Amino acid sequence: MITALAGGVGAARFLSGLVKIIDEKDLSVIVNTGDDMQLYGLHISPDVDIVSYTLAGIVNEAKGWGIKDDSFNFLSSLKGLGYETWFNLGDRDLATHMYRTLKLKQGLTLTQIAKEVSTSLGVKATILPMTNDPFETHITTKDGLMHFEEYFVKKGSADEVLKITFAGSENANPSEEVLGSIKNAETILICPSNPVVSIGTILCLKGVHDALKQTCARKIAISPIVAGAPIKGPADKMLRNLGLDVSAYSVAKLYADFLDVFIIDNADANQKQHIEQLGLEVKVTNTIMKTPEDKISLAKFALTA
Ligand code: FO1
Repeated sequence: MITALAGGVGAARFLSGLVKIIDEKDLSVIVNTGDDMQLYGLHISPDVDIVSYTLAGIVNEAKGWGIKDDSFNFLSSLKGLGYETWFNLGDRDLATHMYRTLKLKQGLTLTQIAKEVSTSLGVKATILPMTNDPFETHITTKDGLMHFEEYFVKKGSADEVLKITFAGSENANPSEEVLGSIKNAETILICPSNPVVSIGTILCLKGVHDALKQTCARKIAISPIVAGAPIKGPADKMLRNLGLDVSAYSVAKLYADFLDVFIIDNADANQKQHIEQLGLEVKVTNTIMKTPEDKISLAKFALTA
């Protein structure tokens, strides 16, 4: 069994290559829910939907999120009624959020709902929200405290990150399914997602770090930082907020106490020895996923690392 820890777009792109070379039923994906947000009275789960839509083959490939060829009539009408519409919810995407919100009201958990939605989309992998408990990543900038999505989407992650807080983290527990998928895995893949607010949120849940240290699975991470910059998203600003420089080494350090293998891009080959000093095996390859073939070869490389 393979268990992957995932955030949003970068992870989903990697996973879409992985499922082409394994039996998708053998894959469990633990997904970050720190981006979850209440919007218009709906419970939005951006990363869970990105992973589900991508594995279902319906994601908008160019953007990496939302449903391909979706319309935005709901949003434009809502704008006409005077609402802010900076977070682009498509009309088909809206059904997912409406379904999730209604089912939550009926007492189902985020895990049960993710299973129902992904199964209805034909996804064979097991999609596991990292927790069923309330958990939101908040960012503080000079303009004050805001939800991660407001920082990332509305403000375009323009400002320096002064503080990162995980609202709910003191009470949020990983689901039993999440802990089980870590304990029972033969291989655990840490996808190339934001190490602070996508993977970091999963790691901060009570018991996850210990489970990762104790599992006899082989644990392999792919660096989301290449040549001193993230492929996508604000990981650089997050690392700087933690006082870390923006490098593959910094990410390796965040994962070193439970990790076996760290995969870095050819552009960072010069960091290999330095990262090995953290007690990690380091493998070097092309980690930039431009084509479907890139995703498949990176997945193959990771599985045999
Ligand atoms: N990202 C954007 O940059 N702009 C958007 O308008 C946007 C809408 C959106 C709607 C549904 C969804 O599941 C994801 C969406 N995302 C959007 C992506 C999201 O902000 C980030 O990619 C993840 O939260 C980061 O992992």
